[in-house]
Amino acid sequence: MGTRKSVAVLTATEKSNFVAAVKALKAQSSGRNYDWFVRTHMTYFNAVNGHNYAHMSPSFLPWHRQYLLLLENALKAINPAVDLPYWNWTANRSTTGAPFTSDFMGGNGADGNGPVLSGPFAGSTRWRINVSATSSTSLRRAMTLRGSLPTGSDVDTVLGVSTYDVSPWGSSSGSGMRNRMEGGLSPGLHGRVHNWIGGHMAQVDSPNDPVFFLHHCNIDRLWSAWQNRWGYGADRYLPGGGVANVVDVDEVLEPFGVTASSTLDHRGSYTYA
Ligand SMILES: [Cu+2]
Repeated sequence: MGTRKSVAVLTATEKSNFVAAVKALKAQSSGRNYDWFVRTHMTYFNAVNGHNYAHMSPSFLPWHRQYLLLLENALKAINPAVDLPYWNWTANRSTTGAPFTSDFMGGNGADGNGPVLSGPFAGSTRWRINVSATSSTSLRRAMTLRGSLPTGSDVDTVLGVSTYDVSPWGSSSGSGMRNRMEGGLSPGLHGRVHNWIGGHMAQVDSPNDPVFFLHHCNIDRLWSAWQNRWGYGADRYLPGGGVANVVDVDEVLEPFGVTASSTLDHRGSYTYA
């Protein structure tokens, strides 16, 4: 059972273990290596077989929960001591503080949307972009140029919405927690953070930036906090059934082959510190 901690409290060893495991996963030549995760996110960014599995749908949260768990398990296969950390962007809001330090994720890109200049993922020799929407082989960031990071009060607003999601179950849903969390409805937590970092994080191949996983771990933590408040049961996910082209609670999340309901109570696999 893993405990997922904030990036702000990681020890030097925990940071170097995480970076080393991510790089080892990148170096694997086949199977569910790092680039498999990038490719899978690109494939499922838009609808597959008429279903929006990963985005703009109720299954945004379960899909990414399962995706993160697969990545965390792949890292644990390399080093069992590694747990996925989360980046709480309401508390750690500097482009030079955690997690953007030179011993962890590295800092900003050059001149707005240029290559990252510091840290273990700077430059195509240390961290090569192989699977991408663009031709850049170096990781890019353009922090602070687009929009702002959500605040603690934005988070409180989202966690206070008791209904999981509403029809039409997409980016135009006018109420519910999920679309506020994902970004289609104000205050729009998840999408704002992608745009604030910019570069690869603002593209369909955003998992090329390892910060993706720290950000999505925080989104998963916030969903967990919402569940802790309103309930982990299958009745807390919507829709319960009968909605075509939407993952109902008992339908399968592709390509993972598990149902949405199986992801709801994560407490047997990991908890948040
Ligand atoms: Cu995202």
